[in-house]
Amino acid sequence: MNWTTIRKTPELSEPAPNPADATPFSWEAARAELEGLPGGGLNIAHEAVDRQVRAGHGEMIALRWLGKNGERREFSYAELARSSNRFANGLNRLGIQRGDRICVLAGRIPELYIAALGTLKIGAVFCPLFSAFGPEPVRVRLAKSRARVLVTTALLHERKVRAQRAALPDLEHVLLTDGDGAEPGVCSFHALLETESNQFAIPFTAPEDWALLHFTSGTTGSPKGAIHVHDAVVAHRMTGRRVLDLRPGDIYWCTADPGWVTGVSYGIIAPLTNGATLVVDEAEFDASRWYAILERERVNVWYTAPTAIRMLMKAGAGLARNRDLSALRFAASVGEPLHPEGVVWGLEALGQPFHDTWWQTETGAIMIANTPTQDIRPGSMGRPLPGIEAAIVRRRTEGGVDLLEPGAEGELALRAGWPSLFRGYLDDEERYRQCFVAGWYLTGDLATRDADGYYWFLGRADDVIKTAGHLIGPFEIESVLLEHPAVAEAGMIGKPDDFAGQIIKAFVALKPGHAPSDALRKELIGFARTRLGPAVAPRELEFVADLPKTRSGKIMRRLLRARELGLPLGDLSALENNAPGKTPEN
Ligand code: 6R9
Repeated sequence: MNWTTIRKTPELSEPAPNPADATPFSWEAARAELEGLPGGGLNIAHEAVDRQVRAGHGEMIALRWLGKNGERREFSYAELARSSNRFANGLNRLGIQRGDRICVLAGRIPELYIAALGTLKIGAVFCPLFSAFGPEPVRVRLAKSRARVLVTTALLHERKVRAQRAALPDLEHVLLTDGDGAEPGVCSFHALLETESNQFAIPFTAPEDWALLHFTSGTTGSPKGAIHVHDAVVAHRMTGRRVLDLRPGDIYWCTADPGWVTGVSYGIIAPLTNGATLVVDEAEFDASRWYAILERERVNVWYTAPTAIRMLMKAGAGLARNRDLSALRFAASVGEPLHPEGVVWGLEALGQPFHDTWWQTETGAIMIANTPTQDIRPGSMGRPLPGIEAAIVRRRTEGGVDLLEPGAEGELALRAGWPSLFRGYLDDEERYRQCFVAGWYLTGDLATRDADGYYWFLGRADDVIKTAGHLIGPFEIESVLLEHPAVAEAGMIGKPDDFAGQIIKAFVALKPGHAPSDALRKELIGFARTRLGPAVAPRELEFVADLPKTRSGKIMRRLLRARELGLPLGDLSALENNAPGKTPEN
């Protein structure tokens, strides 16, 4: 089918197009829209909450929390400022210093938001951990971050942290949001807050001080901790305004979990710095529940992901038609390719097309987007934002890059230098350096640009897997499977899936003395689920006699994928053994 451009007629862009789009752009001008700390310096939490209170908007609702059992709690900007002040004072009392890492392992509960803002207020570094991670990914991230404090729930602590505490010497304090922690090094989050003052003056933090640590994955090695600084708030606020069309008083719902970058950049910072009311739903996806939230909360701006959109499409537009979604002004999507069908479906079912946006953990904020005032080309990620220079490049073997012409396929690159660009991978200078060539940040995504400057996603240049919007590194899963006594070798691929985009499929070669069987397949999947968590464990597992490897011993996941999908095997010259996956079963 030939998808035609969705034109932004005055009707579609009602009410009045975003005036911010009309002003000439510079990062200096965007920075000048921030208030800054009263005594000088820049702090994300000040811009997000304290500033709104100082401007007289303290009684506005900052956070509207919808509990999974039907509870409903609202926090005004003033209340969020006070609670985060108390947490900041509590951290000070525990002796936490600026630059120290504070991890939060929790679902979408109010304490997470309070902890994030309080952490930023004392100049410490907020590091969210996805609550569906199993004990192994949690341990790896706590250890790598050298977190001194962990905020979590009693259940998550019991299941994922308690038994590993001895292996985490830096972790001094575990604060339970719903328990009293009758053991050394574990205490109650609320008891800590209760004794503290509502007042806190944010000390000087410089724009380049570390603020956020987000773990992300590459093809090889353990997860990488991408570091972001307070200056990133310039990009969060600007993109919230220009891309998501956020205005003061808007009701805004970001469905991303704050365990991942979208749930922080656009689930906390962008909406609060723009004076919006943030809707947080604690429950997992449910089509009827989601439509009910859009309708009842009168959501104006909605940011979600292709996996959810596909599930809504499956549930049928009929579910939406009985709802009054007239408050919805803007809908956007991120995290995976958004198929043209999804864009157009939004228009039919919700009355608003989905606007695809593209960015990464490393870029910190949206870089390429279909903006409110720009025509949408369904299937395209949109155009680079003001202040962002993008290109399609080919890496030269001798170093440097060639910039390619429109229509050519290559790697998406961004000219380094915007405020939310990551400032490093924690303790891994070399990997950070490798991301940059001749002043360009190389994204690892393959794409093409058309003659009008719209970018079209083609795939990843490496082996990372996006499943249900979550970026997973194959190495982390392979390492866990290798711990099982029957496993000799393991290789993971992303296998296309109608809903999740990709699911994780494992290929496993067994040690001598072990034979493939259904029972063993189930055992291995169960083993991976227990350690990694259901969101990260492979959904399918196939036994193979041998895994294809390069001469240097690297698993050639590209070949596993090609064989699985019936694609041409391509260049086999690097193959060491001649075994692109002969299965012992067939
Ligand atoms: C924000 C986030 C980044 C990777 C990125 C790309 C994929 C993100 C996309 C998209 C196609 C889009 N991705 N947005 N692919 N179209 N609109 O998702 O960060 O978890 O670091 O993932 O996600 O492959 O490189 P992160």
